[in-house]
Amino acid sequence: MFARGKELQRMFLQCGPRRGFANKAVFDIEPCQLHGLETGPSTRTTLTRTDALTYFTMMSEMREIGNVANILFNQNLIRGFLHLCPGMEAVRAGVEAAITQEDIVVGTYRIHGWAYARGITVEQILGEFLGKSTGCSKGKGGAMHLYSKNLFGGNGIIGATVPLGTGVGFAMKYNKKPNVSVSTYGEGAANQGQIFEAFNMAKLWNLPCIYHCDNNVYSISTKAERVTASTDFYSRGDYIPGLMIIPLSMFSYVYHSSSF
Ligand SMILES: Cc1ncc(C[n+]2csc(CCOP(=O)(O)OP(=O)(O)O)c2C)c(N)n1
Ligand SMILES: [Mg+2]
Repeated sequence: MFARGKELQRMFLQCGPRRGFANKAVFDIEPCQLHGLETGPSTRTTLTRTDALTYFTMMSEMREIGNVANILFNQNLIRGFLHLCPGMEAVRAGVEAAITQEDIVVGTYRIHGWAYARGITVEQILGEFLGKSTGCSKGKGGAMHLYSKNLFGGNGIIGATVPLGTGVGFAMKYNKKPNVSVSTYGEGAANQGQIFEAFNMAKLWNLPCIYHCDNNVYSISTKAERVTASTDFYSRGDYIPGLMIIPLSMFSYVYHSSSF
């Protein structure tokens, strides 16, 4: 199934420019809401045919991995919890397109999409989900704890990704590395004190950190408005500039805004 996606992509790319098919398309996109910024990303972006195929393949494969994992979970072959990310694939592919392999992502338990985008193979992801030694964490982590050199979890403790990513950003600055850390967290975790403590240090020491709030409106069954005084998560860093990228929008929009 996954090989077929790669094969299709290779076929399309080998075809080169085709009569009647555009090699790139220009999109007008909605402006991001801004916090602490005078200007945001441009409202026009170009997507090339090659990028569109590469990232469409990546996103559809992320979805397929999730679908297969769901089947395995329902067969009781995956132990513990399984958190998938249907509809969030563009976010993972878009951020990945804007960063480099030397940058570091710190993910929540909704991790397989980030892992796949970072270059962990399908076999390593599903192997880890199944607790096999072929998994990317040698089967010791399970579905919530995928790790690699540039992916610091899969973390089960919500909110903990933010101080962890801040520490990674500190190490990058201390070691004079030209990289960034991307800490992801859900909107349900966004009210925790540790997040604001980490924001404070990151701003004070000017660390190369991006804080990425995946707002899927619910934390388990609790709607964001019920527990959150301000649902403008992009402005919650106060002195840290923020952007709100429209959820579930297409890859190029996320990529465009992330690279900004
Ligand atoms: C520190 C901590 N408290 C509670 C939990 C239990 N818990 C698991 S998922 C979850 C909700 C998280 O919601 P959100 O941050 O919006 O992430 P989402 O699952 O929507 O991606 C909670 C409270 C936890 N894992 N860690
Ligand atoms: Mg949520």
